[in-house]
Amino acid sequence: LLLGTWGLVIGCRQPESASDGQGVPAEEISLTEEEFARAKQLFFNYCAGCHGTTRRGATGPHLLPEAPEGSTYPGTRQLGTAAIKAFITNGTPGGMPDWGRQGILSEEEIDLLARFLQLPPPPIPPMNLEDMRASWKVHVPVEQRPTRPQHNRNWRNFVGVVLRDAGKVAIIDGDTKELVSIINTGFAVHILRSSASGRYFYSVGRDGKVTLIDLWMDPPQMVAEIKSAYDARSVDVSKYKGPKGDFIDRYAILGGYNPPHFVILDGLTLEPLKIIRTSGYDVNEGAFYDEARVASIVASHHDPLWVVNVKETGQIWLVDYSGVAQGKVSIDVLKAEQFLHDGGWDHTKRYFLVAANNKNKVVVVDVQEKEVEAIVETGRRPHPGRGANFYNPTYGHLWATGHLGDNTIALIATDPGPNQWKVVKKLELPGVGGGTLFIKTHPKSRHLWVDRTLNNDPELQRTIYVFDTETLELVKELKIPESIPNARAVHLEFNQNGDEVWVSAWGRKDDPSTNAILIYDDRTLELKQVIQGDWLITPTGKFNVYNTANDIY
Ligand code: DHE
Repeated sequence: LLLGTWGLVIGCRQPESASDGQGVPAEEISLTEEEFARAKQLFFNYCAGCHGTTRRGATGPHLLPEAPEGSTYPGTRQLGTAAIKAFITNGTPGGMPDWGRQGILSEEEIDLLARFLQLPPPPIPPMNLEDMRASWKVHVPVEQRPTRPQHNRNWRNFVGVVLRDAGKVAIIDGDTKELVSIINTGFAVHILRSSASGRYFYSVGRDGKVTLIDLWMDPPQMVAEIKSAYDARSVDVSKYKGPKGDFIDRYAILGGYNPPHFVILDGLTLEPLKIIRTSGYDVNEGAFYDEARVASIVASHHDPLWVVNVKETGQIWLVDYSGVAQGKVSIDVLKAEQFLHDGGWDHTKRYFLVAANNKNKVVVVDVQEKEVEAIVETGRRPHPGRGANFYNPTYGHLWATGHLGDNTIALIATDPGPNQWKVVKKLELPGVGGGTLFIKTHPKSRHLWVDRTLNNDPELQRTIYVFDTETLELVKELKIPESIPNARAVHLEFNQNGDEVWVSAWGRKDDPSTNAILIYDDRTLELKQVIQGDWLITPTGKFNVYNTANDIY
């Protein structure tokens, strides 16, 4: 193996005897410095989330030149350029997106990536408080912010929409469906979370940038920003109110993929207060993971605690923020299961359920008792988003998850009794393969809504499924209207009243006509409104203020 310096050419050649596994001598790989930099950025934008920055694998398999010991997946050198290109172009039934077929990556980009992946991964640079402070900006100081809403709109029913590839967030009035404001949040903004009061939205981007948006301003605008990681996916806030309401809107927390750390921020200014690295030993093999990425973070409503899910190590950290003002952060580390990803509360908000997606399991944490309550086998690669909570006359309270790797929705019973934490029923989606990213319901709804964004079949990617939560029957299959071509249905969100469901039609970044927000009547299951516009580019996640602040799903 020859690895060039960071000079002109970075190259790699297998030993003479090496082959692609089919008797063909392995090709020589070389990238110019410029190509390497581009490939690194493409990898970061499209691949690192699932395969890891150091490419050791997580939701997706490892992408290392040589397979690590015990891995069932071959090394990328063994696969060779042609096979890697085929994977990137066509995706897989296991949930790998078809980046080429969708036209998101060009043939030339796919070729570049396929060659880059056969070289050793570049190292992760460190980031400290000083680096973060250099990027920290308070655009509107707290004392200059309004003391009451400056508009007459029902801001609790605002919906923040992630405009993924535009690097923006749109704020839409959920009552009138009017666009209220567009905020430049930065590259590949990923999710929004609402402060405990609901007044502020926090966004986090894949570039690790957190922004703070004040919904009381007219129009709502960004009042502070900071870059607290190179690569991140999660942000949350202090939701425990405390006896005197001390913690409302007091802190925020950012979860870093790269560097692997979490950062506690002042909730009103985003000043960075504390960084804690999450590197550590995994719960099964005891292998050390420097890249131990923070996946989902959820805030308890009952205690001053954040549940921080560390992907590679499979540890769940319960972070007590009550002493931050005195410089103290105490952490309980629970051993759970590797490859933790996303999850949400059960209906009591005592138990947090999180997918260990590459292990086909959901871990249940009793946050009150600070222990792992159960580990439940669900299906192939559970991906719940936040999951969905509903009451069923036969099974009692249920929490549900869909799967990336199969066509089922697993219903887990949450009420005390012999069935608690068991999959009591699986609902089936018609057609082949999984690809479900998100499911959603609302306490006032009788429906469970399911997307299938990552299915391999373009028709199923456009389909939304609705189940009756009492009969558990599939009652409707809805499709994105044909007038909106090349779009996939992704992410479902209810309005504050729980009688409308908003679905994103996620289209091409260069063609607004392929993008839309579809609003369905939850009672009649009819499409009641379509929002489109030149500004509506690649809408993905949607976050209703009231539902997000109160964890209603
Ligand atoms: Fe997400 C939530 C990570 C790709 C839309 N996504 C999450 C969470 C994590 C995560 C860890 C949980 C955050 C929390 O609750 O604190 N997402 C990742 C990835 O690593 C991954 C797989 C690949 C990547 O490169 O980023 C990835 N996610 C996507 C997308 O491609 C989606 C569909 C579109 C987009 O805008 O990027 C997407 N992810 C979302 C959404 C949520 C989310 C909408 C929040 C769901 C909710 O209802 O709360």
